[in-house]
Amino acid sequence: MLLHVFLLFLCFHLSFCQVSLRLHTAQEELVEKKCLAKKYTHLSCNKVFCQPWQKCIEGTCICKLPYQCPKNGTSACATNGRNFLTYCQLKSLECLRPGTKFLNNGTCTAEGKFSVSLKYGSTDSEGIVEVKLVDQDKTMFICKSSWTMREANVACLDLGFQQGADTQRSFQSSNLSINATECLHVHCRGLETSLTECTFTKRRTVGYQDLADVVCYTQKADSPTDDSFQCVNGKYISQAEACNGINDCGDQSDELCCKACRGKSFHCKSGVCIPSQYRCNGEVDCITGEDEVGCEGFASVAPEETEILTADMDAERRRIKSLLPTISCGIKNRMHIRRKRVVGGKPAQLGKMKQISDIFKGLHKVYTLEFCCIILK
Ligand SMILES: [Ca+2]
Ligand SMILES: [Ca+2]
Repeated sequence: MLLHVFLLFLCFHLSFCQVSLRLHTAQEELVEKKCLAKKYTHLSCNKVFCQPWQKCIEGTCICKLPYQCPKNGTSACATNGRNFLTYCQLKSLECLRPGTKFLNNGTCTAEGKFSVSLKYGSTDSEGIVEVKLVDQDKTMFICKSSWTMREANVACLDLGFQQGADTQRSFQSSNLSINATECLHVHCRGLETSLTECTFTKRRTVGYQDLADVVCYTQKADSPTDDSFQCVNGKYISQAEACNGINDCGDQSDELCCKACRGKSFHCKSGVCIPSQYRCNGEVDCITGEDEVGCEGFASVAPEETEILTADMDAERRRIKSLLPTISCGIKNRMHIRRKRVVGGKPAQLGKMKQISDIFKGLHKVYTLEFCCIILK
């Protein structure tokens, strides 16, 4: 009897060890080490698409010149008060000379100002996020329900923290009594350089309690552990945050060398993990294109009823992208058409065409076509 119990215990222990070992190796095997050594980022165009204001040169996205942007589009105002014909032109200039950023869609106004700040924090790098939109008079807080790593990274970048938000530390507030009856929902794609490029909406339903907070990443507050994943931009995140479809690094380097993806994120054949909501959203996100394959029957989610406060610049980005020429892979199956051409010769003069055609008629009668060509040469 005792022997049976012992054997049962041993068997259970061994199977548990096997399961935990399998889980551990699965975590380790998710990221491809050789690929990581190549230090791919959101600017590596053999992994991801470049922005419409960039072009792909030898595997790297480089800035286009403003005139290389499509001509039509919505006009835009920059933070230096300069009007641009298109959003693409503004972004290409920002790409070439960082500093000037997007302010608003349409023309510049004298009173148009945007600001983002962190409130109630013990340091400059943390706090509750407060913004003042260009066409709004008062400052407002952002709702926690809309706040993700994408928005947090953009807000920190906008505030001058180049590595975006800290994924491991959270803001500790102590008994805050904020009298906010309404807050703003914000949606970013994650690669914007300013929160002004994100879409702000005010929900018609009220009753928000929680406000969005953030801790921006600073190297000095950082202490990497055995469990850390180092991003190409130098930031440390948890290994569990690599290959989960979320751009935790801010430069996307945690999502570009994946053998598989965690959770519900979608795995592109190129080894990139993209958020599951990018599957069948009408825009090709995997450079290999399979996120938009077999989309029949995928129901599109109807947008919620909202009051939009800023222009949807992500829709503008998609529109510019759709205007750009696309490159198709492989060799086109084109029929070879043989063209006859006359080499050398003189320009025909008026009235002499008849004589020339008469000569040709005569030649055809006597010689074969090949011989005719030799004479023409
Ligand atoms: Ca991630
Ligand atoms: Ca897609």
